[in-house]
Amino acid sequence: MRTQVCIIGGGPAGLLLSQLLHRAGIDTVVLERKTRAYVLARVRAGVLEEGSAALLQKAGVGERLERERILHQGTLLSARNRSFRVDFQRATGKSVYVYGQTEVTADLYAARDAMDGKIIEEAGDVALHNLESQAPFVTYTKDGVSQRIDCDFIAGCDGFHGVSRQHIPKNKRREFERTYPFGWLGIISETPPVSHELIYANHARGFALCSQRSGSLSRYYLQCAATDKPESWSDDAFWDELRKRIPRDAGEALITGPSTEKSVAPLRSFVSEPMRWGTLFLAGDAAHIVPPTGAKGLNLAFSDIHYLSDAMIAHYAGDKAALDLYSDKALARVWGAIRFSWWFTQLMHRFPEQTELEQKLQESELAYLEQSEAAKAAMAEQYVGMPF
Ligand code: FAS
Ligand code: PHB
Repeated sequence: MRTQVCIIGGGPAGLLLSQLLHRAGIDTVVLERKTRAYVLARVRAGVLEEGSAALLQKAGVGERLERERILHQGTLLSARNRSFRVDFQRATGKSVYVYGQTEVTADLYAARDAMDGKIIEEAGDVALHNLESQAPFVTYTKDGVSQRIDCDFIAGCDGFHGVSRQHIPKNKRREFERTYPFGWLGIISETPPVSHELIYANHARGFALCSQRSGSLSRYYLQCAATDKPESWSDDAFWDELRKRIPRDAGEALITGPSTEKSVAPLRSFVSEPMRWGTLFLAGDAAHIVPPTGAKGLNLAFSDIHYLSDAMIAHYAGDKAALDLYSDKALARVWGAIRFSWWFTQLMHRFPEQTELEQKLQESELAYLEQSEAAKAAMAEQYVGMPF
């Protein structure tokens, strides 16, 4: 088989790239290791920046998003069970949207189907070849039969545990990593959200986050030990602990119920440079990971796809230098989001070796954020997303 761009990974980054390139007349094939049902069952991000929503619109994948997204013009931060508000709209003229990654991915699959996009599911043993030549190719197995795709370029959109990044020689890669000594225990419950805006709670017992998917579907997170297993937390234990960490009024208003999903996610900050090696271009979690505190994971993946799709479309339109700028352009925005996510994680979580003084310093920084319009504006500007 032959295509112009072979895309490894059928997650949000790979699917959006395929959709944008196809609409520009560029042929792609997506290789996904899992089944579509497996990919769609994953519960991950929930917050979209305006830039991400606009990119989905541009890709013709915005109709349901436009109808069902929840506009959030601000967020609540709390310490010692008392909250204050950061008004994104007033500080930046921008807001964010709550619209689940599961829904985004479902919309992307539907859009690919509508254009007869080529997606090969359950593609095993993916390997990349001849990356430093003008004739790269990909091999994989499907139903036990080995297959080959010849192409001009390969986009590695296969996430942190994918194979693409491993094909860049180790001595040509610079990797920057910090793993955090805790995880996030997340649940979904068919209960009305406790607040119409997100609540990020700093507490001596650990961080908590109140989020949502709709008016009747809530998403809550608790900072937990990195080694915790979801099954070691009963629903009652989860609700009791959440109530202790969030603002008092929210704790009293909290409507509880059985969890329909429960999972623990590790927290890490990670960047791999460069994001291009010969004819291979990395995008999304394949090149960088942020702790979810800043809600940047999915938005950074789309930021990369913004730069990569523009560069590939320009390349095929004759601008042979466009692709050379991709890695630096994408990384400039990645490092800004890595730094914001690290800062917000430092501010809102309880670190194992944290002293009482450090707890006080966190609370004093939150008190400064509450008092200072300039500090709130700086936080708001980064939360809604810096311009592309
Ligand atoms: P993805 O990981 O989504 O997609 C990569 C795809 O490549 C997958 O479908 C995978 O099956 C496939 N693949 C992997 N190896 C392959 C191979 N060898 N061959 C073929 N295909 C292969 N962000 C937030 O903002 N908020 C959150 O709450 C949040 N929670 C998260 C929880 C978890 C457990 C994780 C892992 C991430 C979370 N994120 C969150 C970040 C998340 O949103 C990611 O940033 C986003 O999924 C990145 O999208 P992709 O780069 O497309 O990678
Ligand atoms: C979510 O709704 O899943 C979510 C929202 C904000 C975050 C992280 C996760 O910072």
